[in-house]
Amino acid sequence: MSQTPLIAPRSTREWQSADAQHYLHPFTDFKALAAHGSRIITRAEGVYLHDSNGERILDAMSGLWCVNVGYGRKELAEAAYRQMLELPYYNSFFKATHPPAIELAGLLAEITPPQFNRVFYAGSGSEANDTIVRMVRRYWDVNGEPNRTIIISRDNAYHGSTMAAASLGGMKPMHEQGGLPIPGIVHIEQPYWYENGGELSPAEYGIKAAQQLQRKIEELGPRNVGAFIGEPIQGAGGVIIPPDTYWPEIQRICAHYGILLAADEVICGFGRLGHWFGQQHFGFQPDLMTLAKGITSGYQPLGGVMVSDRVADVLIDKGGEFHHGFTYSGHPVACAVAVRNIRILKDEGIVERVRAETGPYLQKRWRELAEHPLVGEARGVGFIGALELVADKAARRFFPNRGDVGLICRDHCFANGLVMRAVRDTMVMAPPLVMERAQIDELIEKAWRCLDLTARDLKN
Ligand code: PXG
Repeated sequence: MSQTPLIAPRSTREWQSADAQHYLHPFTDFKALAAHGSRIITRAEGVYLHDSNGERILDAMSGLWCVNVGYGRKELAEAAYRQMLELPYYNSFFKATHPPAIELAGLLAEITPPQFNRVFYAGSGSEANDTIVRMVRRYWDVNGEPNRTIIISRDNAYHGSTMAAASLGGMKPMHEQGGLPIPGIVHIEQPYWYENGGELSPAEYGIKAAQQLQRKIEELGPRNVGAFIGEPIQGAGGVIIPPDTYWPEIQRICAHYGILLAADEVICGFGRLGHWFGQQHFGFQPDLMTLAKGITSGYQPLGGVMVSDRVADVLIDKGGEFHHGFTYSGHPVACAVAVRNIRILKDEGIVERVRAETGPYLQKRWRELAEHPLVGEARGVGFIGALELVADKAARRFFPNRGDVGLICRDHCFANGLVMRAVRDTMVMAPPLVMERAQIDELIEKAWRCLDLTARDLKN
């Protein structure tokens, strides 16, 4: 291959100026960013990013919760390159298909729980969740219960940015822009013990939070409700980890009313909780599940819905044509990369390592951060975690302007070679699953230093 750079290099200032002139970033205040200037990430390897100023940054967010096998995997680059030469694109709309999409579908059936034997491909998590909305409604229509259109989700959930997925999400700032949610989507409380648990034990609170589903179903009329959807752990909402009692109770309620249960595994899937899927950590069996992100470790955009036999049998036997699909449903290059990515996760025993070795070590060290005066709770599972930054640890009291302290801490992380996200005043991490002990130590050391710097700023 030629050594000419793919994109001609420029100085940081030049990149920033061109960025501000032409590129509207997602989830961004455009004017504020243009005044400040973007950070230009130029390359990455393993668990480290490099920027245009030559800084090396420990990426404790796996990009955006997705680079599970780490950066710089030549096997994935090679899979994409070879597939592009062989068959860069073809659709599967009109009685056609191709080997990468078939191979991946079989592999997904193999690694997902036994009720899942079929996949519907999409280009992203948002498209996959839009597919779930349409599929749930179609399922009930075909099944002779067309009134079961309502889908119940949760406050502060994140399910994507398209109209239906953002409606499923429970993000108030998103709903305030553009007239969301769309009709037929309603929300119940999130299972956030630290904020809402009060005097209840986590176990008691888990049951109480789940029973809101029952109340909502009764209020709406059970025969009007089609499905409940939730992330096993809410990621973008601030790594909200439900008590162990929560998901079994949700499962019981869904079964009682016969409504479909959908698990959005976009963040929890592909090993993050030390199991292939988050539902296996919590012990529940959904009827539908959303996949994206870790399916390709972010090397290619790809999403999908795993469809259980319960749903697929009805759609196949009685549904006729399902009028839904995307140009890039089952994109051959994305599927070839996903196949290789899943083989890496399997062959290198990465999921088992997170469960038995590096996950417990990361969690042990992460919990040491709870000793810091700013930290009210350090929680996590496997390779995901959160720190609650609070004004009063004993009273579980947040800072008055929620979000300000998180941003201060995030900026210190950024300046000190560490990527952590701030969600309100909750610091969150989700490192690549290949992070080793020495790098975990580096993460904890840097996080502690940034907490100190944040505490110092608050004193001044
Ligand atoms: N479901 C979940 C659980 C997600 O986390 C999506 C669906 C949507 O996937 P796509 O591929 O359409 O983006 C996501 C995406 C954040 C942040 O601020 C998180 C996501 C996306 C953007 C920002 O943490 N997750």
